[in-house]
Amino acid sequence: MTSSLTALQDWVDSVARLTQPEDIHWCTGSDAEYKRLINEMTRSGDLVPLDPQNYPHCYLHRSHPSDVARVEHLTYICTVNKEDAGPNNLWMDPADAHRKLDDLFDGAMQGRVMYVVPYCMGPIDSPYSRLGVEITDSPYVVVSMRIMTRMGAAALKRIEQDGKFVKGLHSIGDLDPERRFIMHFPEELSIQSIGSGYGGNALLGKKCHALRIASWQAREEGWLAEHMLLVGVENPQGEIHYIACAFPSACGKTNLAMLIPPASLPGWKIWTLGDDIAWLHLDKDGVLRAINPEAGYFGVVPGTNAKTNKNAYDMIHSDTIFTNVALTEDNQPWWEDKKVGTPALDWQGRKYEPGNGPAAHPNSRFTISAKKNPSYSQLAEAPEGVPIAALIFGGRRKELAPLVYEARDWRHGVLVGAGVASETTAAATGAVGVVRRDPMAMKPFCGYNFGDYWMHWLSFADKSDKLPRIFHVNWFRQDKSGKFLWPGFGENLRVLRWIIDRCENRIGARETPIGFLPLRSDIDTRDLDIKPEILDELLSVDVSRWQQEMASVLDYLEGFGDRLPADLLKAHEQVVEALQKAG
Ligand code: GTP
Ligand code: SPV
Ligand code: MN
Repeated sequence: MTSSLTALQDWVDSVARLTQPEDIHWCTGSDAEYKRLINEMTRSGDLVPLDPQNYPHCYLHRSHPSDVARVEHLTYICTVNKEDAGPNNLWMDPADAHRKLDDLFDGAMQGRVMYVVPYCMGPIDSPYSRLGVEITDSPYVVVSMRIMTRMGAAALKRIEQDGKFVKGLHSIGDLDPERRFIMHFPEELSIQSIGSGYGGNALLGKKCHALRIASWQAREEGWLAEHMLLVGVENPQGEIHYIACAFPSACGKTNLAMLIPPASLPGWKIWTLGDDIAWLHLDKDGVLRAINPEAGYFGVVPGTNAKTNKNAYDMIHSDTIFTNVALTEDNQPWWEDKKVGTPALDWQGRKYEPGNGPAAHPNSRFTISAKKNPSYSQLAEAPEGVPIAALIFGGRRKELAPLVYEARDWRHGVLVGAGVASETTAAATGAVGVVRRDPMAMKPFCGYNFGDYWMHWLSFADKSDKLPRIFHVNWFRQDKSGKFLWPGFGENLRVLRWIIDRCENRIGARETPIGFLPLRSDIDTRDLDIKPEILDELLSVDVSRWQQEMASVLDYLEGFGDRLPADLLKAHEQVVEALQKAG
């Protein structure tokens, strides 16, 4: 046995001694193993098989009603030095955290099977991929990890070769929110999560490893781990531009990553590489290249229909595990804005009563292999990743932020990213619709001090002269009655087209204090039912309101004290001066 496998075995033994499972199963990732677990969960009631005619090989998993979203108030970064976690994270001393967790995990797996789940984040043969092992007592987590990662024997083999892997320990515990914690130990490359069976808290390869731990490693090693979709946009000439976009949770990544071009843009195609996480590296020529560390989608269900997201809608008709959706009389999954069918049972399995709120939970999700996506990119498995032409930040903002604008340069782009704000969504437990700062859409996911993170982002300017341009978009502007001003979804391609034209230096733009905005004539609105004055509103910069915004950004940035990079302050000053001149 190699030393890494010995280390793995020793860790598994010690976890078993602590948690006292009834049995231990090492996962191979085989079809037979997947089917066996699905059958067991169907028998135990953990999974409800759906209508086999219309939804073959689809299942519903209901999580505990108190356990339906990420829990940011219970998520900790445990570093020796508190400052390294930063004001953007909850912090606990690693020794205290371990004491607390040892206590919670003591005997936690009694009467349950402990699964050992080796996984690889990224294509199995990519130099950029990283390994992990999740120990869990949840068969739902095992089948989900099989869909979301390269899981099983191949990953174990690479662990044997590479040596290094992230240790993730998970137990659903007793699901008591008082005994629920998601703890990260970046200095130990380990994660411990107890008391939740919900995706983002329990599938440790995803946000815990591929963002919180990976962002820490990325800073040490000179790359970026980001909450970004990854998409190829093919023009009618057959050229493909690859774009990575960071939008906060439930703000449109999955939808943009697989959009269907509108009929008035013939010849355009979209190729999906990823819908949630991107790992970005400079190659030896200074080109920023990205891979998607994941192998599946854990996507928001409500709002998905044949019009908004046909690729997703079609694919989730087979081989899908749904979480917390409603059911029709004939056992089909149902959710708000599905546009067909009516709910009989709500997401908690109760008879549907409108008085109880939405039928499907607003954060109900689908889990499905990325290979099922009709727009799956040929390069999704490319070990070297794809070259990035543009980076786009975005948020969900009723007001203020224009449909699209471009940063003046990399440094300004980092400020634009650091200044992202967005209305909170049902993806995390807590109030919904409250505007909060969510820098680079990483507020819940950066495993270290945002001050250091911005410094790391800024450092790329010195390392390459081929960096992508940086943009900001907002699909979510509303009028007074709450109606969206921009049609969104497939029509967002019109904005991507402007962005690509800018990257290729094909068109000019209007310089404003906040960056470059489109000339109205450069946004193709053919066949769009949008009034010119609405487009003007979407492309306007309200100077006095932007002055207030920049003051609020400064307030936020100053919270990072001496970890705040001076260059970011300079970029901020520049915008403030430009606003002053314009005002
Ligand atoms: P996470 O998986 O939580 O990281 O979210 P995501 O960024 O992938 O969000 P997703 O694409 O699943 O979208 C979330 C919600 O926003 C869904 O209900 C969508 O229907 C809705 N949505 C997505 N794109 C648009 C858009 O362009 N306009 C409008 N109005 N709504 C959109
Ligand atoms: C998000 O909340 O940003 C998600 C879902 O993508 S989870 O995996 O739960 O984090
Ligand atoms: Mn996400």
